[in-house]
Amino acid sequence: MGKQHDRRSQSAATVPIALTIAGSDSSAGAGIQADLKTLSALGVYGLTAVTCIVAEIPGKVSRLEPANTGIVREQIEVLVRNFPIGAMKTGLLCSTAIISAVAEAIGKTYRTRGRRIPLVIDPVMIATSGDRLLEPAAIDAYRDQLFPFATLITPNLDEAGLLLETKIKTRKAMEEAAEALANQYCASILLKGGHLQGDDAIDLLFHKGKLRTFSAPFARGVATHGTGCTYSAAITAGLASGLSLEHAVQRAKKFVTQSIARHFKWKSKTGKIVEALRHSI
Ligand code: PXL
Repeated sequence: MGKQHDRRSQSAATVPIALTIAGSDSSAGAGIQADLKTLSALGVYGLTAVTCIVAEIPGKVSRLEPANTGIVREQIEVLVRNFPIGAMKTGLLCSTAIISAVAEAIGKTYRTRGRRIPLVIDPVMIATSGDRLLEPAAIDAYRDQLFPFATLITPNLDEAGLLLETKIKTRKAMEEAAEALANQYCASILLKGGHLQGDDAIDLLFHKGKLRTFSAPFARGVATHGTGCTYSAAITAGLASGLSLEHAVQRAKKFVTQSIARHFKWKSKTGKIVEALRHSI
């Protein structure tokens, strides 16, 4: 009996479930592919609702095609009706129409289930390569339709700057921005500082009226495509597993830092060295 029984009872054990609502990145470093690898590495069963398909290689987006809003809504609704989802996240939503469809599906879910599922919103607007991923008018749809459902919003400095219509250039400005966003949207805010502060990648969490700092040595010279997706997926994994928000962010920061440090590397067909995150613990 021994081993076989152990294996069977292990597979029958309940597993936390999380849903990612995001775009497909053909190069698999970001988007729904990064989310699934992250959820899997952290012991969470990942469900997906695809919002758009992006043809890209690291550093260059060549085409983005949105999914139709009916199929975006349907994916979310069938999943929420049938799986005990512990937490969910949104990534690239790319247009006003898709943000509205996602907000509608999530709103409907809350009305029928009678309780909220913790929601992490990564307001993806611009790719690491600098390519614009969200139509400019869609920022209002985020503000008015989706943010009201958020547990946590995870902007980087550029995204927070676009939301607040300002430039964030100092640590003090970061603190003010995190608090302002939390007050405006009645959600917790994780403001990702990237390389603003010298040698450390510093993030600020504004949660329940308190500011907390998470920092890690900044990895210089490593391609970081997909870190935002990985970070928010790792936080979502933590919430689905029953961690507090602070603990989920702390573990996720460590996970992203390790995924960067242990990155994969290969030579592309043009001879350029390509790097990609290794999603592992
Ligand atoms: O890293 C942002 C991002 C998110 N989602 C998808 C992407 C990208 C960046 O390229 O392709 C699908």
